[in-house]
Amino acid sequence: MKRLIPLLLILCLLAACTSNPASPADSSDPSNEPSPSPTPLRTVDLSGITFSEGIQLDQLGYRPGDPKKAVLPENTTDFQIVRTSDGVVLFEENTSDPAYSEASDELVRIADFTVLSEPGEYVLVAGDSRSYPFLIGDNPYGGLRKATLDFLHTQKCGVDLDAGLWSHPACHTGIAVVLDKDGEETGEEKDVSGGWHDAGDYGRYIVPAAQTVAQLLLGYELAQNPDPDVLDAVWFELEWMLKMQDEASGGVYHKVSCKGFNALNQMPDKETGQLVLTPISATATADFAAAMALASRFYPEVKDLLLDAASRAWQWCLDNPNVPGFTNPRGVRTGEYGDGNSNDERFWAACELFAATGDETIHTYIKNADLSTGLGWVNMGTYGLAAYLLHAGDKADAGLTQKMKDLLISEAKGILNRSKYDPYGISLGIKYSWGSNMAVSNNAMTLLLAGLFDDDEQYRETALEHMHYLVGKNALNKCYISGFGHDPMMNPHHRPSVAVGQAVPGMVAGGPNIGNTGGDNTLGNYREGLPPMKCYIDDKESFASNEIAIYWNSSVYFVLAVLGL
Ligand code: 9MR
Ligand code: ZN
Repeated sequence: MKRLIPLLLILCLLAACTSNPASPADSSDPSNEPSPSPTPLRTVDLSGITFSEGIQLDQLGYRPGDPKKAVLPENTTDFQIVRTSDGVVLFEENTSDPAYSEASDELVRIADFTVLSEPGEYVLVAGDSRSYPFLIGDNPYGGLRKATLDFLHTQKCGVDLDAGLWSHPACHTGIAVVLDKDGEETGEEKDVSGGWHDAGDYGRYIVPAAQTVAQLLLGYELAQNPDPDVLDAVWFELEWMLKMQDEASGGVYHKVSCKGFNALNQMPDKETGQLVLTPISATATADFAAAMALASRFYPEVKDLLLDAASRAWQWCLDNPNVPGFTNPRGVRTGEYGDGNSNDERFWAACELFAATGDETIHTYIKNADLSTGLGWVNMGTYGLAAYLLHAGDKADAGLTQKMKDLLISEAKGILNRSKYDPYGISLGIKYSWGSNMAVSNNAMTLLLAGLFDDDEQYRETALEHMHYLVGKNALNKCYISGFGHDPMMNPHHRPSVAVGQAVPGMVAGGPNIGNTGGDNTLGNYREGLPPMKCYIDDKESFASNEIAIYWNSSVYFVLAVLGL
């Protein structure tokens, strides 16, 4: 032992003299070229070091060439990255100066260990505390991406579902009756079976369905290694959406559900109330037109059918320029997805239809439309920008193309800028509202889209930080995806999970919410006095922070697919 000490000393000194004690890795180069193994600095006994919630990092891990950062408590000065198998310290560095996180109302410090690229399982140690173990390796997320997609299988409606613990006989197979805007039955009936249950409830709503379809298909299209399963998965939803179109007018019913929500512990087949179809809406019809036109480039064998459905929906939009936004008819209490402004949905539809058909009348519509951004179900402008920029081809108008690029890039630069001022490296500021996790992944999606038109590695790196936030690098040290990480969401507001007593894996929680609770008193009481990033409770009753939804999953799926995680 005595002879070892001078040797270790020399090694330590050597390490201290170089700015890069671990193997040098160019953080801007994701190619993961093999680099020399880092020099072991010394060994620590991990058994005396306890886990601390205050050391927040990606609970799954990092790829060798990617940036690697953790958030640490203010009272830390330096940190070590220690291999779990043998306690060898492979990297050591000082923490940053303190930084104030407005979202968590705390002073924190950053630990940057980007230069460590040696594959292995590690913990970050600061003082006598450590992080959860995490991986450095080529595939640190393992089956996460697949799980976020497979979750949609368990949301299937109208079929005998073979889904392990969450299997059930066919649900919601009855005929739906059509309601008018006052909630009176019109006398019409329609079979609209199929599709995915929207969220923790069993409603099926066109507006969020269109977002989900778009994100999954774009994730498929823009991934370097697309998952072939995406096309089959999405087709299930498209078939249902097609049934939601009114043959006569081309308009699309906003949603189908029972009048209210059923008990939280009921499997889908136990919800047997009358299904009601709410009136046709402009947002649903425009979203439908957009989703069908977009889908037409992925399913060549049914291209004409999809484009015909899209065109009829578009014609309805042209025939109904001023219809008011959707609100639930009297007596209907399920998800509203109300949105008084259908201009962005119409713009998206026009861009998809133009991309698919090259129709110059539609081009004129686009040229006269207001440009806007957004990837959530309320504001959908960015889907339109993406369609035009990626698929208008040589029919594109040069001036308009430039305007669209400028808008997308300026949106992304805003996200980059906000992320720079946030110690967690994300872009919400203090705006954590219902579905904040989708806001996180949608901002990552905006960054990745902008990166297609502006060559700057920061887009990808900041998108990665957003992903790290979702799986542990956040003020609650929570992994917001069920079944993954060391402290995953366990008690989602999701009926099949509650009924079975176990969360379906791969679901993304809504996340912290300091805004409207919609009457969720579990969250309302819990969050009193808490800062925005901590307004989350892993409780099945908290629908305003701990529900799950197909379009939150699709948003995260896009990010995972495009980042190749
Ligand atoms: O995701 C929706 C969120 O943006 C809204 O603020 C909230 C209240 O209107 O509704 C959310 O959507 C819910 C829908 O209405 C019903 N199914 C569950 C959805 C997720 O919580
Ligand atoms: Zn069902």
